[in-house]
Amino acid sequence: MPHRFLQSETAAGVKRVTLDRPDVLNSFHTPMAVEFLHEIRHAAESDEVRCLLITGAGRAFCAGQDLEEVHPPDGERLEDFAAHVRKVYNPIVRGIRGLQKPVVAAVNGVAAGAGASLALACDFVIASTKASFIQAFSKIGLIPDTGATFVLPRLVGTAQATAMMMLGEKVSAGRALELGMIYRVVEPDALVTEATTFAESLAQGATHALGLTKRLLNESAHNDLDAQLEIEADLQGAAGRSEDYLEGVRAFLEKRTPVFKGR
Ligand code: T3D
Repeated sequence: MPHRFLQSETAAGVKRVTLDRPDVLNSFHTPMAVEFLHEIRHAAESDEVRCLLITGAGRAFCAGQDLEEVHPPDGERLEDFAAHVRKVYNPIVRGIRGLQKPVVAAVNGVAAGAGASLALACDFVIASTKASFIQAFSKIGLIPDTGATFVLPRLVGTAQATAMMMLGEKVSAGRALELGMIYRVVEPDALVTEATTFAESLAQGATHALGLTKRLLNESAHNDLDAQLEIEADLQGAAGRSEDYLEGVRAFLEKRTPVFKGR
């Protein structure tokens, strides 16, 4: 389905979705969010898609909520942010975390507000040296959303997360890497190639098991050890019944490279 506010193409098992409203730093208005949710659902349903890659057009990754949409200079401002967050941002986070396929964010520039949260909800964040992360919410009297209060303290600890959220300072890609917030930093010219090559290598991997691993990581955020051991046993049972496992172990014994199908 053609979209107006994002680009989407699938090749070599990777669906690349590019947020495409560069004039407003790819900030989310409702029509772009609807298109984005459609792409996440499609990524979940399509056997052809084995990895999702998210990036931004132009100089930014995403500047969060389009503030003109919720606060038009000559129109009625949005009153019910709770309903808006439930309708737009929560389904995006649930969609990404619930997608049983790896998701890579290629952060090409600034990621602010819900845009920063979106990047951090992904399984891997590869950032250009030009990228930065801003918990911008406090600067306009809002609170962090789109999962930031869940993910960020788990990534960097409460002290650093509190500072980022309360101070709203810009965190450079290098600092984010140092803090363990993101996976890798690359030169701006190399970002597209590196992120695509990386996503393609994930897509060729045993994606059935990667999806189950993601489920386990999600569960570990709230389980105790016993519950986690139980679900590891269950999901290892599922992995052991997969075609990918049979292929992986056969390839090992035959001393060849496995050809995984993600099943
Ligand atoms: O339910 C709800 O809606 C609540 C949910 C909220 C979730 C959120 O995400 S709240 C946080 C919203 N985002 C922000 O507060 C960030 C706002 N943007 C900025 O602080 C800065 O733009 C940046 C630090 C991200 C980048 O600064 P800079 O100097 O590189 O660029 P700029 O000049 O500020 O922005 C360039 C253009 O993009 C500019 O338009 P212009 O002047 O060229 O016509 C600017 O207005 C526009 N823009 C940037 N961010 C947004 C935006 N327009 C609308 N909404 C934006 N979020």
